[in-house]
Amino acid sequence: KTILTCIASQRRLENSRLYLLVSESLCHHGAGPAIRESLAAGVDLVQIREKSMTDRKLMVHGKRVREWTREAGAMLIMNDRPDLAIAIDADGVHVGQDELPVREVRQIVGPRRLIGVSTHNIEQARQAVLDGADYIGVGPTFPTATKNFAEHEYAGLDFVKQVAAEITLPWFAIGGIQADNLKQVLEAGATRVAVSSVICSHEQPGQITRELLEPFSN
Ligand code: TZP
Repeated sequence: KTILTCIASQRRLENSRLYLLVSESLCHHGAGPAIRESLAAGVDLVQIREKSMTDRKLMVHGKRVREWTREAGAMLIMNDRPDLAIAIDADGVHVGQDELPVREVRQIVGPRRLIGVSTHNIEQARQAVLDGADYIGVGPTFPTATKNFAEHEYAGLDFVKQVAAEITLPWFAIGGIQADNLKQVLEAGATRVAVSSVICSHEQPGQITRELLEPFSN
């Protein structure tokens, strides 16, 4: 059963196109509507990315998002917190370069849950693959106000091209992706993207989600 669950999650990752990172503070009408409307419009994965919620609130919120994602047939990833990923029965956990390494996260969440890692250059991407990550984030592709980056961390489309040329693990281009620059990202070789503010802070999360998904069907 464990092996089958792993294969099923891997398959779902491979087939995914659009990954939404949700922070309540970015959302115009709260996280709930942004999540439910974008799920209805076809988002494949939702990440809970809350940096200042109490653990108790995060757990209650997480369990609710677990229900919505399950009903929509989408996957749920918890940012930074392997313990909460287990508590809310998320499909996986996402860590950055300053969080626990993959090996330690794997010890906590076990073989059944996915582990995603943020990478900002090709060395980090190669290392994440060697460490046993299930997918990687590749960015920031464009400048973004959603997360602070040092000047030297700006990766750009060249990093996307490098990853497209050598990484076979599922990966998502991320950072500043909007409806009007998405084509450039796909032309650079990305087949999946992760976004936050473009959907969360949109007046109509469902409508912008459909717009973002459009180029994938061509
Ligand atoms: N990691 C790399 S870029 C980024 C994160 C969390 C922010 C993505 O947000 P947005 O609003 O789509 O630029």
